Amino acid sequence: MKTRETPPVPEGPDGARPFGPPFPTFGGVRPWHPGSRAALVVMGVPYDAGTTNRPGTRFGPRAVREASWTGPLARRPEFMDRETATPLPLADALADAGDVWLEHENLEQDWPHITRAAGLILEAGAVPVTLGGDHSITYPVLKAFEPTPVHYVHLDTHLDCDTIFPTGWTHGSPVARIHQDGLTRSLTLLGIRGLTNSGHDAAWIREAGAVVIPARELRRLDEARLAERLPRGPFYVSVDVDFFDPAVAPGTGTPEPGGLFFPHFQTIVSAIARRGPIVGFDVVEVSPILEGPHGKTARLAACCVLELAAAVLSRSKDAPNHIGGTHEPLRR
Ligand SMILES: [Mn+2]
Repeated sequence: MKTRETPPVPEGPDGARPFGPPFPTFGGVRPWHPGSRAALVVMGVPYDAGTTNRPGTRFGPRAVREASWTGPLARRPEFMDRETATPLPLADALADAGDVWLEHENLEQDWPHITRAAGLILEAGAVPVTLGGDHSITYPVLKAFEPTPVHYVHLDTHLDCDTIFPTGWTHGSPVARIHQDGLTRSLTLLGIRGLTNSGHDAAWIREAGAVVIPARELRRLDEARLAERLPRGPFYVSVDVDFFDPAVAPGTGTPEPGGLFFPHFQTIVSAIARRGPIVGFDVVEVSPILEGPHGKTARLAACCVLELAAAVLSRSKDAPNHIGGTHEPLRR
C-alpha cells in the first residue's frame, strides 16, 4: 500500500494550533530529544532523598508541569509581556525533555545521570531549565557547566551551606558543595531569613566571600540598587520556593515566615538580566503532597519558570545561548 504523506496540521484563523502533545510537557510545549533545537529545555529531576525534613519533592516536576497548563503555551506560539509590550516567542523557544531517570537511593549514585542530562542540553546550545526535586540536585546540574565559569545566584530562606551532615549530599548543603568544588565564580544569596540558619553557616558563608542580602534588606531594594550588588554574568539562578512567603508557597518541606512575593521575584529577575545572561536555572523544593488541592505552590513555581524564561529570551541577543542566533554550544 502506498504511504500517504501526513497533511500539515491545520491552523485556526487566529494562528492557534488545534492539538497539543498527548502527555503533559511543561506548558504543553513540544518534547525535546538530544540534539534537537530549542532556546530553553525543561528537564525534571524527581529526586528527594536529600531531604532532611518533610519529603515529597520527587513529585515536584509533574506538579509544576500540570500547574503550567492553565492555557497551554504551545497553543499560541507568541506571548506578550503586558507591562513592557515585548512579544516573546515562548512556545517556540521552549521544549521539554521529560524527567531524568534516577535510582533514588543516594545523590552520589544519581548525580552522573543528572549532570549528563544537563550536559546534553548545553551541548545542543540551549539553556537548561530544571524542575526539582530537592535542593541537592543543583550541584549535579552546575557540574554540567564545567569548565565554563558561571556566577551562582541563590534565592532561598536558607544559606544551604551545612557541612555537618556526614554524607554531605543533603538539600541543606548545595551552596557548600558548589563552592568547595569550584563550580562557580561567585556566590550571591538572596532572601535569607529565619532562625534555622546556624551561626556555623553564617560564619562559613562569610568566609566563602558570598554576597548575602537577607529578606528584610532585599524587600527595600529597587531593581537598580539590587543590580549594583550583583556581579556581571553569565548567571546560574537557583530558586528554592521557600524563598517565598508560606502564604503563597506552603507546599514545601521547610517553610519560613517573612518571605518574599512574586513582584519581588520579578524585580530580582530583571536586576539579574540587567547584569548579564542567564545560562541556566532551576526551581526546586515544590512538594505537592504538603499542600492542599489548590496547588498554588506548583503554580507559583511554573510562573517562576516562565518569568526566568522570558528574561533569557528578552536578553537573547547578548546571551551565549539564544534563540534565532548561532546556537553555539556553551561548552567546549
Ligand atoms: Mn534550599
